[in-house]
Amino acid sequence: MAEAVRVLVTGAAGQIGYALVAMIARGAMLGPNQPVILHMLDIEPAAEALKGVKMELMDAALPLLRGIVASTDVAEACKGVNIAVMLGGFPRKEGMERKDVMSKNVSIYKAQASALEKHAAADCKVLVVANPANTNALILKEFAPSIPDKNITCLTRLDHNRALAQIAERTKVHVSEVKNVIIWGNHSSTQYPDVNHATVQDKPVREAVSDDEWLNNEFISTVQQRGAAIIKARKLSSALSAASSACDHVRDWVLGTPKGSWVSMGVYSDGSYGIQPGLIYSFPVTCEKGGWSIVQGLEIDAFSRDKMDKTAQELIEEKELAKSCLN
Ligand code: NAX
Repeated sequence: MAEAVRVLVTGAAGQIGYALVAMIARGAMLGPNQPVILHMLDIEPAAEALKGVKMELMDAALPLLRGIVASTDVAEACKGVNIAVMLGGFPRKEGMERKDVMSKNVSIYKAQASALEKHAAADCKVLVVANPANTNALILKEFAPSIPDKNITCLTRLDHNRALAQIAERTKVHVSEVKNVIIWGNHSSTQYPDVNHATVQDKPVREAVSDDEWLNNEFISTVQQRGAAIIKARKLSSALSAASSACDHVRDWVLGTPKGSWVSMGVYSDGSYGIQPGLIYSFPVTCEKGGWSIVQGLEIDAFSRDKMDKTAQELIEEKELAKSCLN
């Protein structure tokens, strides 16, 4: 059997962490033949809960799980990790200013960037999930200069999967028959779910749905607002779908995307599609041999251009806000 891969999950005692660690340990992230050692980090107030998660993982007697490191010490948790999934962060609480939340996350991601840089494996792949996901990933990238830019990404796969599911439901097909939607931009309500290049059973989505009014309005806002709809229904934010999408993100990144299809990932912009270089922006990407590349040459109409630029503008503003928190 292959050597075990070390996977770090920060915020592992939280909601997504609880679902995610079990999925990783059952092979949903790296495949059914890949043993894993789970590194779980949380903060001191969650230390007991983290212990409980470790106990449950032991009790599940999982064949692929070759070891567990559960710690509140960031250096210990980051030691030798090959993959890092960052769920830990500071959530926005009622009455808090955006700047205050950003400032807390800037200090968390600055510190965790340094720990990863010092202690993780040199080729460590990082997925940031904690909000503001794109900007937290950007901060991490800035403060971990020795980690290659291409190894730092953020999660927009949940939004991508939500878009696939909405189209599948509307056209009454299985979700696996819907391909190549795109989430452009920020993991926020300004994201742009684009179906102009997507297919349903190999037919263009616009033909299959045959309702542009729905596609240009309700579909977009349903995907953008899905997180809020889950909170309203569950009184808690998305957890199992976020964990499952994080597994999809890393699996495709490491093992490759199926031929002829792409996925959405928040990655650093190289200027493709006129997006300011250096932002962490969600693009359509294909993955091969452990690397991703942005799908090139897609035609962008005026409707899409406007929405892609608006979400880019929001990321530019978040970047400025993050910068101001450093002073
Ligand atoms: P929870 O509040 O349940 O869990 C977060 C955990 O992080 C807690 O156990 C907390 O103690 C821990 N934590 C806080 N600061 C830490 C630090 N400095 N180091 C290590 N751990 C720390 O949140 P949960 O529902 O699990 O969500 C996790 C994050 O994912 C949130 O920021 C949330 O907004 C974000 N989301 C992002 C999504 C995406 O698609 N990108 C979708 C789902 C989710 O909303």
